[in-house]
Amino acid sequence: MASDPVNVFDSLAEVYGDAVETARGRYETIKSAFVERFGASPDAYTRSPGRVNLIGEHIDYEGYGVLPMALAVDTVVAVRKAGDQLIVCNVEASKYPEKAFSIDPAQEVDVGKHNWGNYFVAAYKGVFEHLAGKGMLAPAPAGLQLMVHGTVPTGGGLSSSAAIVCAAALAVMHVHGIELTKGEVAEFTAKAERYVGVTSGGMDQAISIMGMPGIAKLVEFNPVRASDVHLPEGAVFVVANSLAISNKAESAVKHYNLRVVECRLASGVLALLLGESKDSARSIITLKEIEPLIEAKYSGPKASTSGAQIAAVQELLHDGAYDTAEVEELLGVKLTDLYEGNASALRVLAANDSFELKNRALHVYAEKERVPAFRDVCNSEGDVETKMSKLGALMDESHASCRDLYDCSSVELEALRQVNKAAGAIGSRLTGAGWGGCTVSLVREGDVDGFIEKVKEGYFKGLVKAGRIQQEALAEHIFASKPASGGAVLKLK
Ligand code: NG1
Ligand code: MG
Repeated sequence: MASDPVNVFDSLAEVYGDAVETARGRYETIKSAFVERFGASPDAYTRSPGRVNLIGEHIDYEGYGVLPMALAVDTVVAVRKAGDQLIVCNVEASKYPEKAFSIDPAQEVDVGKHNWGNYFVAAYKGVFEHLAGKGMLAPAPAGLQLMVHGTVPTGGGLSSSAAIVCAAALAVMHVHGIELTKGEVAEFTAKAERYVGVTSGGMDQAISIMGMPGIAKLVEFNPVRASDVHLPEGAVFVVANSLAISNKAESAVKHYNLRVVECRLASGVLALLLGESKDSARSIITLKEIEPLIEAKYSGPKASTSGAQIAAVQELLHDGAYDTAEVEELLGVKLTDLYEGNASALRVLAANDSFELKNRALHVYAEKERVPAFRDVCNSEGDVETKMSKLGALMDESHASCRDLYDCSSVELEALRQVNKAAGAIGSRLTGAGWGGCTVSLVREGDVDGFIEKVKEGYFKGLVKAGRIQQEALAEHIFASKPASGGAVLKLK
């Protein structure tokens, strides 16, 4: 429940279950690195997982529900209150060098210089801003020493970014004695991650904090909440990494943030063409806000369905791109004025002058319907085979829409997905933002080993031969996953 307090555990077994021995070794390594760097033991550990999104892509920032599950891979933060700076270190120091920041919660995140420490500063600011926003008395900011270790593949659409932001936020809260509900942490970490420069929705932080073992979640927004989705017996989701890295924070102006802008412009233009004044059309941000306008125009029982929304988009928006001048003429405003004060969007405008509106809106209105459809199949009575084939079909449709209408696939993702399908995936799709990163495939439990072997042969073998990856590391690039536990504070003896 969103109103539950954040999990606090006193043993690793409560989080890691069967994998507790591996976890113990890892936490020992983190502790040793901490002691070596800071000369004392950490006060506590926090951890938060990555996630795989099963369905509902690029719709969270439009206000629609999504259906992810937490993964077993996570980011761990060992933390101690000491000194008068924020010192952020990583066990993999050569890849993620030590960073030091001031303890001033009002400091800016330097988006111009993308570095891993920015995620920590974003979380730090987020905690204090949340308290201020709620009118709560904030404790005096304290110096912190931190040692981080993550196992979520980065740039892979599995939300390594939310894992570090959430684990960092929990660490900052814990040492300052701040207790908040899961819902509050999910809300403020979603906002906080935007300081890093991606204008993301709230899915990743919500599932990272609210994930539960064995259960996928339908995550909805405003306010953020999560309801249980029990996956069919014998359904396994296999994650495979195309190994094309998509660093969203760096490529945002051409990819992620551009899509967010396109959806808003589509919303504004639709509102106008549905009879709103220019003034009110300009104040509309998401496609969800257009639903009542469509309903008002197309009366009848189906006026509130995605069918009506799709029909409205088909009728009102033209094919192909809108250029800046056309949108400005329609909305009666300079786009740079529309986005005044929104640095991320202004960077998008500086880098683009053409915007696909119709295809993006078509994707969103169809994809948001696949989320409750997927949930309903999971919750329905009936035989497992029928359920699986329905879920698989929804996943395949979602992928086609991401590729053809949202244009967020990549050559590597297409190649990998073809291999997945040929290897027997009932359904297979890109997951997360796309433009690289991972696929998720639905596979019958009894077929998982054979499936993984075939995909290793068909996709990964070539990469091993080319020296791009190590044979021994293949288990990191393709793995079956069950829904895992959400973020927690660990008070270990
Ligand atoms: P990934 O690529 O896993 O970080 C991103 C967004 C989500 C959501 C998906 C697309 C961030 C932090 N997260 O996920 O909010 O919009 O893309 O469905 O940018
Ligand atoms: Mg991310």
